[in-house]
Amino acid sequence: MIYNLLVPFSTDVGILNVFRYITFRSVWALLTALIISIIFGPAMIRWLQRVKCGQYIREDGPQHQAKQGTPTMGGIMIIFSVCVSTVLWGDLTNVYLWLSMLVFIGFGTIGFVDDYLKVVKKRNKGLSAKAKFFFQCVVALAAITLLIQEPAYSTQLSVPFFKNFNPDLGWFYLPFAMVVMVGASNAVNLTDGLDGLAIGPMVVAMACFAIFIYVTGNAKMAEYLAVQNIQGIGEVTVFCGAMVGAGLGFLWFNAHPAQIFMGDVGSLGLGGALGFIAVLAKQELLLAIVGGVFVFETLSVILQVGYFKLTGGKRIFKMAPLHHHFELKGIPESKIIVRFWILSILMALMALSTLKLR
Ligand code: 57M
Repeated sequence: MIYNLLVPFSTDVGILNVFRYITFRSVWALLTALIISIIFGPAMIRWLQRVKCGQYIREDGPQHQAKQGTPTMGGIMIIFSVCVSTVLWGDLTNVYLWLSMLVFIGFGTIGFVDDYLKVVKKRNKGLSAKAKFFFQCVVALAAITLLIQEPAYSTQLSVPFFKNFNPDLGWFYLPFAMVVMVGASNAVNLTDGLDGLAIGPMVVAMACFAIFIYVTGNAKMAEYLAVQNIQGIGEVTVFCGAMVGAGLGFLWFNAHPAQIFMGDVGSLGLGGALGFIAVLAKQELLLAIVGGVFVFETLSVILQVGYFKLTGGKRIFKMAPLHHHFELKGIPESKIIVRFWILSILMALMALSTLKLR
């Protein structure tokens, strides 16, 4: 908004030129979202306590009973601060920016309904897995359909490590991108089982994709690094900046011992948005490295459930997802969390290095 209001006057008032720069606005989007989260966080926690949005803790897993009643649905705060900050600092004529926010809100709404049924209405199960999957597919399908209408956007695939191999998937790109988005959404949801475990790697992944998005939107850099160039996509760096800021602001309160959980409204929303950003950046396959922690967690569940069914009740891990396995081995929660963060930073750096490994 600031961009749209002030930049027209920049020819007369030179200093306003600074608002043209995506990098400048992205940094301020980060700071704005961070400040909003930190200022409103305590009020949000009190409000969630007042309306009795406390987490019910299952008794069949690692001992989390001390967390009983921790306010959940903190994802509302993340969505709010990201959207306010993006609207403030973004170019509001940019279609990719609006699509990113709509995907975030769309996936977040599915999680919100699930949380509402579980936490407020005290329905044990919330939304059924089938219903959740159906609505996730609907939001992803709508977003990708709109996206591929954009003349600047391409349905070509970038393959990590291969500079000149960009197969055009055509209409097959639609189901492919849906799998990326729905998969990312569910993977983040599975990971969100320890304090700060999902939001830490999410901040790292968003920071990494901010770089990819910026490069993809910048013709010169894209040519130099031999990545696809999509005009206008660079503006989404502002959204990624806001995500990093809101994520750090949420971590302020979600750090162990957590005062708030994000709920499905947060985990499904963040995951869906992460998948969409990977699609926008034309780094769909690289998401598996950038979001490596989410991938490992999901693989642990697939392996565990598969092995359990094949062998009629045997397990590979003490419990899936992977973080439960380490908890049951007696590793303290804070150590598991920080080690997962370290892993996520390593994976993001590896992913960034592929920009040169082509
Ligand atoms: C939701 N939710 C947390 C919180 C958070 C297929 C199966 C592997 C699915 C999996 C599952 O249900 N995963 C998705 C995980 C829950 O957190 C809430 O949910 C939101 C995210 N959706 O924001 O609102 C609990 O996680 C803990 N937590 C924290 N700090 C945080 O910042 O400590 C969350 C956020 C919270 C809190 O304790 O209550 C969850 O884990 O329920 N299912 C499982 O993970 C179950 N695994 C399992 O059944 N494994 C079997 C299967 C695969 C064969 C096996 O390995 O034998 C375990 N989950 C739990 N207890 N809680 C079973 C035991």
